[in-house]
Amino acid sequence: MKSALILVDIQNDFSPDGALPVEQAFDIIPVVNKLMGQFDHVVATQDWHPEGHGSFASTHNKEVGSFIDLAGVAQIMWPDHCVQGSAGSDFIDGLNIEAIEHVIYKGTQQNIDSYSGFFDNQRLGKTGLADYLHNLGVTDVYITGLATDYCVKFTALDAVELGFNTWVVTDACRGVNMQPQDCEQALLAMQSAGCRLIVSDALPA
Ligand code: VGL
Ligand code: ZN
Repeated sequence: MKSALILVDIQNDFSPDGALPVEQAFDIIPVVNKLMGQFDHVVATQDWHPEGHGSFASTHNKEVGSFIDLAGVAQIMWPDHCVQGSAGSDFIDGLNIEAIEHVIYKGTQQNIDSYSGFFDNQRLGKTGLADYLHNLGVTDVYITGLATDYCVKFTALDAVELGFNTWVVTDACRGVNMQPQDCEQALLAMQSAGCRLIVSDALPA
């Protein structure tokens, strides 16, 4: 058994001060930092969009929260966020970035969004995360980060489908809740797909 802690999109634009704010996002930082020593590997993803990305409402003169067809898939329109190299794309201050051994960038292609840390939303492209973990012999993954109802959810669903034993550390995640029940439903969906939900205190120190 080899384990990896996966930090999903713990970036400024998903903080309460950011472009796509996640309430209480700062609360996960001490929880995630504490978890870092408890696993064989620590890897992170960063949402990493080019300017004028296809998921941005501004690109299409649409309203945030509306939907368009983007290269054949329904795409919700987001505020501009996590533009490559911008301050908003940096890891949130206080996150122990020294402990991160590898970073996976996602959402880098203009017309395909990528919520999952493993595949883009059309499942055409791989990010390299699965190969990276397989090469290390990782069998068990523990998912943390932002946002519970988008990137955490799809990363966890892909992890379990790829055959990893998958845990979602619930107190180390926070979500957007475009609709009030989104996070709750996301956690239930992960659980029914075979992910296990756990609180950080229940993990062996
Ligand atoms: C995310 C919306 C758009 C996330 C990324 O990290 O959950 N959500 N891009
Ligand atoms: Zn994004």
